[in-house]
Amino acid sequence: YKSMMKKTALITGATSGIGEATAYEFAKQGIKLVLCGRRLERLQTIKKALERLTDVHILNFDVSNKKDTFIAIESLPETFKEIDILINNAGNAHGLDPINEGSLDDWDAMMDINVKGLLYVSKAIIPQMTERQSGHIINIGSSAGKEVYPKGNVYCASKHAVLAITEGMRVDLNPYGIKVGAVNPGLVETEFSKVRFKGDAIAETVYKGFKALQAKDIAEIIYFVVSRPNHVNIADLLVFPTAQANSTTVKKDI
Ligand code: NDP
Ligand code: 8X3
Repeated sequence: YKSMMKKTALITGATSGIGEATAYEFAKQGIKLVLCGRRLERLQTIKKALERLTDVHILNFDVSNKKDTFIAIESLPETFKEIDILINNAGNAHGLDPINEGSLDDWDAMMDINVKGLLYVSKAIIPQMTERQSGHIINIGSSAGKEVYPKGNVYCASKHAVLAITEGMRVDLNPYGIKVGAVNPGLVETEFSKVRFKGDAIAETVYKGFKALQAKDIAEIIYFVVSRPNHVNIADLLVFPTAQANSTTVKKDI
């Protein structure tokens, strides 16, 4: 049994929000890190900051590009090749429109990144886990993977898919002793709404009037999940801010 200090985690979407905060929580525990994202400068800055705490390697690729994903993961140097923990976090919502008005480009982005990108990264990592008969995969789903809210349509579908894939992985990888689970947050104040609304000022209002979850809150929970004893697998976790009861019920003071 490997101690946490000797483990290596690969985190997708490590350039901001939940992924970046998770990288920091893991670094504090001495977990070796492979950090992934499209924004190279951010990866370099985060690497510099976390290298004081642990060994860090960065991989700059777009998870929706099948070829680039496999090339990037195959390029890992010997000392970072053995991935014990995979955090499939890269993803975003693109747009918030009724189904009759949604954009095809937004739909493509959400299915290509949140669903197919997660599958590509997993496909590139799983063989070494089955071979070693150990590993832990955490998929970042969402409350949107458990209920469909108005105008959420395709984003919610992508996250429902993430939860179905999580269950499928847990069943199929069960013979190999690999842990698989999903962490499903409600409203977390990250760059999520900036991306969803493409820089529109409306993004500023999403987390106003109540205390939203912070990226660190989810990162701490992810560390809790990965630090359970070998025989304990947290299969599915739904986390809301206290002010939120479900996708459409949020207690706001304004
Ligand atoms: P952020 O926008 O802050 O972070 C998204 C991360 O995903 C960034 O690091 C981004 O990196 C990466 N990413 C996006 N597209 C790609 C791509 N094509 N290839 C590689 N990396 C990509 O949002 P969050 O931290 O909030 O989101 C993280 C996850 O949490 C997502 O899966 C999201 O759906 C989920 N989630 C978020 C909630 C919220 O309320 N914020 C609630 C529930 C779930 P880069 O741009 O550098 O590539
Ligand atoms: C993000 C949660 O409700 O903002 O997955 O879409 S929500």
